[in-house]
Amino acid sequence: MLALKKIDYDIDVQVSPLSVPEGYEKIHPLKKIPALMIDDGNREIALADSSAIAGFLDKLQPSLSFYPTDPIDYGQALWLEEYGDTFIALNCTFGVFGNVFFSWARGETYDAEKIKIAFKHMEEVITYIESILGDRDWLIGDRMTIADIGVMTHFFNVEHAGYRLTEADSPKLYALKKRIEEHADIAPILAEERIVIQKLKFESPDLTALRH
Ligand SMILES: N[C@@H](CCC(=O)N[C@@H](CS)C(=O)NCC(=O)O)C(=O)O
Repeated sequence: MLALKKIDYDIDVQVSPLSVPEGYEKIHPLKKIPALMIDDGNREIALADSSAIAGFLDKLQPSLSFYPTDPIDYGQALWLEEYGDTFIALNCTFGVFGNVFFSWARGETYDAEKIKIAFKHMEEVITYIESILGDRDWLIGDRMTIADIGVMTHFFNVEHAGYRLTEADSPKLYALKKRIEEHADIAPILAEERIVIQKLKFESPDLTALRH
């Protein structure tokens, strides 16, 4: 969102899903990622949670808003972001990627049964999101909103664990993902993310057999 809004920022490389620095609970009381430190010259505050950060950045830089103005579209965008943050995150990001990645980090084997269940739920997600998308390019209205970002971000996360959404899974969602993936401000961030994972020497296992 910072990149989309063309706002300069620094990333604290000490903060990662594997460990956070001493005192991080003062920035995010749940010690989760992301959190944003803001210094506007008068006040220095910490903002926790991606939804709060995205909402803040949209107010800060409203010229290119990612939140629809129409009340129904706005409500729907908030719901889809919430759906991404909860059910999709639980199954895609944590159920598959988190399961594989954190098991690898602990030197353990991933829980194949949990991954199978997560894949089943991802099929439900695809069916539901396809019904919202219909034949349009974006989930809401005619351009990218917080709904597209909040939903599809999890399909990028899960790629690090070897699950790639294909055209066969869903031509419409595949096209939506490609649209986001090729966005001039998003493509470099995804490339950077892949390099970070590569540097960790994490190799995703082949999970194909666990898919239904
Ligand atoms: N709903 C939260 C989710 C935050 C979250 O769970 N972040 C993960 C990033 S991988 C994390 O920090 N996990 C480490 C932990 O839960 O200790 C948000 O969108 O900010």
